[in-house]
Amino acid sequence: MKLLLVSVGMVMVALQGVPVHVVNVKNELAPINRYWDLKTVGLFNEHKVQVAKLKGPFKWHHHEKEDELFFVLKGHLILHFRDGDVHVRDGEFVIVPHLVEHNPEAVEEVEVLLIKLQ
Ligand code: NI
Repeated sequence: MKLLLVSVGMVMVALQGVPVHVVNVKNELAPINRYWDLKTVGLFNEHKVQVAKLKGPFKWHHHEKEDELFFVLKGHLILHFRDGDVHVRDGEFVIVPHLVEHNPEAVEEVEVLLIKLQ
């Protein structure tokens, strides 16, 4: 098996000709200086993996077809739903089903990883 190691911000190892990216989430988050600005750091199947820093309130919205996964890496995310609030903390994730209205809010800065359809 031939191993190729290249470093371009993230490590890429080619196994049997297929590139495999090792993404350091902390490194991807570090340069982000705007809240609610989603940065795509990976693609797989029909999905994208994004990271973001969140602070303050967002807005009420829903997604027609896609479920949305919020994985909290740091901080405390409040997801407001029409029926009540859900609190998501470090190491926890929640999946918001499509069509369900939600409004994320971060009282203090929150770091999240999101998985959604491309
Ligand atoms: Ni949403």
